[in-house]
Amino acid sequence: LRLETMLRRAIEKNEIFLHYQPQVDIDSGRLVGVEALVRWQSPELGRVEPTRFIPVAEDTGFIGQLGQWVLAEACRQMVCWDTDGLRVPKMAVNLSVRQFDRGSIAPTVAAVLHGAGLAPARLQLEVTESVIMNTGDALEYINDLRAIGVGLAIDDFGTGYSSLAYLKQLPVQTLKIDRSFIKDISADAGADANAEAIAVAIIQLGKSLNLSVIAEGVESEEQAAFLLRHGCSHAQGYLYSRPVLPAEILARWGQGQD
Ligand code: G
Ligand code: G
Ligand code: MN
Ligand code: NA
Repeated sequence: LRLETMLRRAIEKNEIFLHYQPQVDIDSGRLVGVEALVRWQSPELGRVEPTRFIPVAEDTGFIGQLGQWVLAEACRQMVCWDTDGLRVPKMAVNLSVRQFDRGSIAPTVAAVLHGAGLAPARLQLEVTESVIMNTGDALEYINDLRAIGVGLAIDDFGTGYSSLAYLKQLPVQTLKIDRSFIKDISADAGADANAEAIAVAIIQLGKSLNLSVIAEGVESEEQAAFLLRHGCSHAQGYLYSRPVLPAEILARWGQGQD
Protein backbone atom coordinates (compact mmCIF):
# COMPACT_ATOMS: atom_id res chain seq x y z
CA LEU A 1 0.00 0.00 0.00
CA ARG A 2 1.23 3.47 -0.74
CA LEU A 3 2.07 5.73 2.15
CA GLU A 4 -0.69 8.07 1.06
CA THR A 5 -3.35 5.36 1.25
CA MET A 6 -2.11 4.22 4.64
CA LEU A 7 -2.03 7.78 5.92
CA ARG A 8 -5.60 8.43 4.79
CA ARG A 9 -6.74 5.39 6.77
CA ALA A 10 -4.55 6.15 9.76
CA ILE A 11 -6.93 8.67 11.33
CA GLU A 12 -9.95 6.35 11.38
CA LYS A 13 -7.72 3.50 12.60
CA ASN A 14 -6.64 5.64 15.56
CA GLU A 15 -2.98 5.48 14.55
CA ILE A 16 -2.60 9.26 14.60
CA PHE A 17 -2.24 11.04 17.92
CA LEU A 18 -0.69 14.16 19.39
CA HIS A 19 2.26 14.83 21.59
CA TYR A 20 2.49 18.12 23.45
CA GLN A 21 5.66 20.05 24.18
CA PRO A 22 5.60 22.50 27.12
CA GLN A 23 6.41 26.16 26.63
CA VAL A 24 7.69 27.68 29.85
CA ASP A 25 8.51 30.95 31.49
CA ILE A 26 12.28 30.59 31.96
CA ASP A 27 12.47 32.55 35.19
CA SER A 28 9.56 30.99 37.10
CA GLY A 29 9.33 27.63 35.35
CA ARG A 30 5.61 28.30 34.91
CA LEU A 31 3.80 26.57 32.04
CA VAL A 32 2.74 29.23 29.51
CA GLY A 33 1.53 26.93 26.76
CA VAL A 34 2.03 23.71 24.85
CA GLU A 35 2.69 22.98 21.18
CA ALA A 36 0.77 20.11 19.59
CA LEU A 37 2.94 17.83 17.44
CA VAL A 38 1.33 15.11 15.36
CA ARG A 39 2.50 11.49 15.59
CA TRP A 40 1.78 8.38 13.52
CA GLN A 41 2.25 4.92 14.97
CA SER A 42 1.54 2.43 12.21
CA PRO A 43 1.23 -1.33 12.90
CA GLU A 44 2.86 -2.02 9.52
CA LEU A 45 5.45 0.75 9.34
CA GLY A 46 6.15 1.44 12.99
CA ARG A 47 6.64 5.04 13.99
CA VAL A 48 6.51 7.31 10.96
CA GLU A 49 8.11 10.73 11.47
CA PRO A 50 6.04 13.84 10.69
CA THR A 51 8.90 15.08 8.51
CA ARG A 52 8.08 12.06 6.32
CA PHE A 53 4.28 12.03 6.31
CA ILE A 54 3.45 15.75 6.46
CA PRO A 55 5.00 16.34 3.02
CA VAL A 56 2.97 13.39 1.68
CA ALA A 57 -0.18 14.90 3.20
CA GLU A 58 0.73 18.26 1.66
CA ASP A 59 1.39 16.84 -1.81
CA THR A 60 -1.80 14.78 -1.88
CA GLY A 61 -4.20 17.33 -0.49
CA PHE A 62 -4.81 15.27 2.65
CA ILE A 63 -3.27 18.00 4.81
CA GLY A 64 -6.64 19.76 5.04
CA GLN A 65 -8.26 16.78 6.76
CA LEU A 66 -5.20 15.97 8.82
CA GLY A 67 -4.84 19.60 9.90
CA GLN A 68 -8.48 19.75 10.90
CA TRP A 69 -8.16 16.55 12.93
CA VAL A 70 -5.08 17.91 14.72
CA LEU A 71 -6.86 21.16 15.49
CA ALA A 72 -9.98 19.46 16.84
CA GLU A 73 -7.96 17.01 18.94
CA ALA A 74 -5.76 19.76 20.37
CA CYS A 75 -8.79 21.88 21.32
CA ARG A 76 -10.53 18.87 22.84
CA GLN A 77 -7.43 18.17 24.91
CA MET A 78 -7.34 21.71 26.28
CA VAL A 79 -10.90 21.37 27.55
CA CYS A 80 -9.99 17.95 28.98
CA TRP A 81 -7.11 19.45 30.95
CA ASP A 82 -9.43 22.24 32.14
CA THR A 83 -11.79 19.58 33.47
CA ASP A 84 -8.88 17.85 35.16
CA GLY A 85 -7.95 21.07 36.91
CA LEU A 86 -4.97 21.95 34.72
CA ARG A 87 -5.41 25.23 32.94
CA VAL A 88 -2.90 25.35 30.11
CA PRO A 89 -2.93 29.01 29.05
CA LYS A 90 -2.35 28.44 25.35
CA MET A 91 -2.37 25.69 22.74
CA ALA A 92 -0.06 26.17 19.76
CA VAL A 93 -0.95 24.28 16.56
CA ASN A 94 1.16 24.19 13.39
CA LEU A 95 -0.45 25.11 10.09
CA SER A 96 0.99 23.99 6.77
CA VAL A 97 1.33 26.46 3.91
CA ARG A 98 -0.87 24.10 1.89
CA GLN A 99 -3.77 24.66 4.29
CA PHE A 100 -4.01 28.14 2.80
CA ASP A 101 -4.46 26.89 -0.77
CA ARG A 102 -8.20 26.37 -0.68
CA GLY A 103 -9.48 29.61 0.70
CA SER A 104 -9.98 30.97 4.16
CA ILE A 105 -9.76 28.40 6.94
CA ALA A 106 -11.14 30.81 9.55
CA PRO A 107 -14.70 29.40 9.34
CA THR A 108 -13.38 25.88 9.94
CA VAL A 109 -11.20 27.01 12.85
CA ALA A 110 -14.13 28.92 14.37
CA ALA A 111 -16.36 25.85 14.04
CA VAL A 112 -13.77 23.59 15.66
CA LEU A 113 -13.31 26.02 18.58
CA HIS A 114 -17.05 26.30 19.02
CA GLY A 115 -17.47 22.53 18.87
CA ALA A 116 -14.82 22.01 21.52
CA GLY A 117 -16.01 24.90 23.68
CA LEU A 118 -12.58 26.52 23.72
CA ALA A 119 -12.08 30.29 23.81
CA PRO A 120 -10.34 31.44 20.59
CA ALA A 121 -7.72 33.40 22.55
CA ARG A 122 -6.37 30.15 23.97
CA LEU A 123 -5.43 28.88 20.51
CA GLN A 124 -2.27 30.07 18.79
CA LEU A 125 -1.71 29.06 15.19
CA GLU A 126 1.89 28.74 14.03
CA VAL A 127 2.68 29.67 10.48
CA THR A 128 6.07 29.82 8.80
CA GLU A 129 7.39 32.74 6.82
CA SER A 130 6.65 30.74 3.67
CA VAL A 131 2.93 30.97 4.40
CA ILE A 132 3.19 34.71 4.56
CA MET A 133 5.30 35.15 1.47
CA ASN A 134 4.27 32.31 -0.86
CA THR A 135 0.53 32.34 -1.22
CA GLY A 136 -1.52 34.95 -2.96
CA ASP A 137 -4.33 35.48 -0.48
CA ALA A 138 -2.45 34.39 2.63
CA LEU A 139 -2.42 37.83 4.22
CA GLU A 140 -6.18 38.07 3.86
CA TYR A 141 -6.65 34.58 5.33
CA ILE A 142 -4.33 35.38 8.20
CA ASN A 143 -6.37 38.50 8.92
CA ASP A 144 -9.51 36.33 8.86
CA LEU A 145 -7.96 34.09 11.50
CA ARG A 146 -7.02 37.05 13.65
CA ALA A 147 -10.57 38.37 13.30
CA ILE A 148 -12.02 35.28 14.98
CA GLY A 149 -9.75 35.93 17.95
CA VAL A 150 -7.05 33.27 17.68
CA GLY A 151 -3.40 34.11 18.28
CA LEU A 152 -0.79 33.83 15.56
CA ALA A 153 2.89 33.00 15.78
CA ILE A 154 5.63 32.91 13.17
CA ASP A 155 7.38 29.56 13.47
CA ASP A 156 11.06 28.90 12.62
CA PHE A 157 11.57 32.65 12.54
CA GLY A 158 14.78 33.74 10.87
CA THR A 159 15.05 30.82 8.47
CA GLY A 160 12.62 32.12 5.87
CA TYR A 161 12.70 35.26 3.86
CA SER A 162 9.84 37.43 5.05
CA SER A 163 10.57 41.10 4.81
CA LEU A 164 10.47 43.19 7.93
CA ALA A 165 8.02 45.55 6.25
CA TYR A 166 5.65 42.64 5.82
CA LEU A 167 6.11 41.53 9.39
CA LYS A 168 4.95 44.90 10.61
CA GLN A 169 1.59 44.69 8.92
CA LEU A 170 0.91 41.12 9.95
CA PRO A 171 -1.51 40.53 12.82
CA VAL A 172 0.89 38.19 14.65
CA GLN A 173 1.63 38.31 18.38
CA THR A 174 4.59 35.98 18.66
CA LEU A 175 7.92 35.19 17.04
CA LYS A 176 9.43 31.76 17.58
CA ILE A 177 13.21 31.89 17.25
CA ASP A 178 14.25 28.91 15.16
CA ARG A 179 16.27 26.34 17.06
CA SER A 180 19.17 26.57 14.59
CA PHE A 181 20.03 29.91 16.24
CA ILE A 182 19.70 28.50 19.74
CA LYS A 183 21.69 25.30 19.38
CA ASP A 184 25.06 27.05 19.01
CA ILE A 185 24.60 29.27 22.04
CA SER A 186 26.89 27.94 24.75
CA ALA A 187 29.20 28.94 27.53
CA ASP A 188 32.32 27.55 25.91
CA ALA A 189 34.77 29.27 23.63
CA GLY A 190 33.34 27.33 20.69
CA ALA A 191 30.09 29.28 20.93
CA ASP A 192 28.84 30.58 17.61
CA ALA A 193 28.93 34.37 17.83
CA ASN A 194 26.79 34.71 14.71
CA ALA A 195 24.01 32.51 16.04
CA GLU A 196 24.07 34.44 19.30
CA ALA A 197 23.95 37.77 17.48
CA ILE A 198 20.98 36.60 15.40
CA ALA A 199 19.12 35.37 18.47
CA VAL A 200 19.68 38.73 20.18
CA ALA A 201 18.61 40.60 17.04
CA ILE A 202 15.35 38.63 16.84
CA ILE A 203 14.64 39.34 20.52
CA GLN A 204 15.23 43.05 19.88
CA LEU A 205 13.08 43.00 16.75
CA GLY A 206 10.26 41.40 18.71
CA LYS A 207 10.52 44.07 21.37
CA SER A 208 10.46 46.91 18.81
CA LEU A 209 7.40 45.45 17.12
CA ASN A 210 5.75 44.70 20.45
CA LEU A 211 5.68 40.96 19.83
CA SER A 212 6.32 38.25 22.33
CA VAL A 213 9.31 36.06 21.56
CA ILE A 214 9.80 32.40 22.40
CA ALA A 215 12.98 30.41 21.81
CA GLU A 216 12.75 26.91 20.38
CA GLY A 217 15.13 24.01 20.92
CA VAL A 218 16.49 25.15 24.26
CA GLU A 219 18.57 22.25 25.55
CA SER A 220 20.89 23.74 28.19
CA GLU A 221 20.82 25.99 31.23
CA GLU A 222 23.43 28.20 29.52
CA GLN A 223 21.07 28.80 26.63
CA ALA A 224 18.18 29.59 28.97
CA ALA A 225 20.34 32.02 30.96
CA PHE A 226 21.54 33.68 27.76
CA LEU A 227 17.97 34.19 26.58
CA LEU A 228 16.81 35.58 29.90
CA ARG A 229 19.78 37.94 30.00
CA HIS A 230 18.86 39.25 26.55
CA GLY A 231 15.18 39.74 27.32
CA CYS A 232 13.57 36.56 26.01
CA SER A 233 11.52 35.09 28.84
CA HIS A 234 9.80 32.14 27.19
CA ALA A 235 11.33 28.93 25.93
CA GLN A 236 10.55 25.48 24.58
CA GLY A 237 12.97 22.59 24.29
CA TYR A 238 14.41 19.38 25.67
CA LEU A 239 15.79 21.23 28.71
CA TYR A 240 12.21 21.45 29.92
CA SER A 241 10.57 18.53 28.20
CA ARG A 242 10.38 16.53 25.01
CA PRO A 243 6.98 16.39 23.33
CA VAL A 244 4.93 14.05 25.56
CA LEU A 245 1.48 12.49 25.97
CA PRO A 246 -1.30 14.53 27.66
CA ALA A 247 -1.15 12.45 30.85
CA GLU A 248 2.47 13.41 31.33
CA ILE A 249 1.63 17.11 31.03
CA LEU A 250 -1.10 16.64 33.65
CA ALA A 251 1.19 14.69 35.98
CA ARG A 252 3.89 17.32 35.85
CA TRP A 253 1.87 20.54 35.77
CA GLY A 254 -1.53 19.60 37.16
CA GLN A 255 -3.01 20.32 40.59
CA GLY A 256 -0.87 19.26 43.48
CA GLN A 257 2.20 19.66 41.32
CA ASP A 258 4.32 22.72 41.32
O1 G B 1 8.39 16.63 16.64
P1 G B 1 8.84 17.07 15.40
O2 G B 1 9.52 15.87 14.86
O3 G B 1 7.56 16.85 15.93
O4 G B 1 8.10 17.74 14.15
C1 G B 1 8.71 17.72 12.90
C2 G B 1 8.09 18.76 11.98
O5 G B 1 6.72 18.44 11.74
C3 G B 1 8.13 20.17 12.53
O6 G B 1 8.51 21.05 11.49
C4 G B 1 6.72 20.44 12.93
O7 G B 1 6.38 21.79 12.79
C5 G B 1 5.95 19.57 11.95
N1 G B 1 4.66 19.23 12.53
C6 G B 1 4.43 18.52 13.65
N2 G B 1 3.10 18.44 13.88
C7 G B 1 2.49 19.11 12.87
C8 G B 1 1.12 19.39 12.56
O8 G B 1 0.19 19.03 13.26
N3 G B 1 0.89 20.09 11.41
C9 G B 1 1.88 20.54 10.61
N4 G B 1 1.56 21.21 9.51
N5 G B 1 3.18 20.31 10.89
C10 G B 1 3.48 19.61 12.00
O1 G C 1 9.11 23.14 13.09
P1 G C 1 8.60 23.16 14.50
O2 G C 1 9.30 24.17 15.30
O3 G C 1 7.13 23.23 14.59
O4 G C 1 8.94 21.72 15.09
C1 G C 1 9.42 21.52 16.34
C2 G C 1 10.40 20.36 16.21
O5 G C 1 11.51 20.55 17.09
C3 G C 1 9.80 19.03 16.57
O6 G C 1 10.38 18.08 15.74
C4 G C 1 10.28 18.85 18.00
O7 G C 1 10.27 17.50 18.40
C5 G C 1 11.68 19.41 17.89
N1 G C 1 12.27 19.87 19.14
C6 G C 1 11.65 20.44 20.19
N2 G C 1 12.52 20.78 21.17
C7 G C 1 13.74 20.42 20.72
C8 G C 1 15.05 20.50 21.29
O8 G C 1 15.28 21.00 22.38
N3 G C 1 16.07 20.02 20.52
C9 G C 1 15.87 19.47 19.30
N4 G C 1 16.93 19.02 18.64
N5 G C 1 14.65 19.38 18.73
C10 G C 1 13.59 19.85 19.44
MN1 MN D 1 6.09 24.77 15.48
NA1 NA E 1 10.16 25.77 14.60
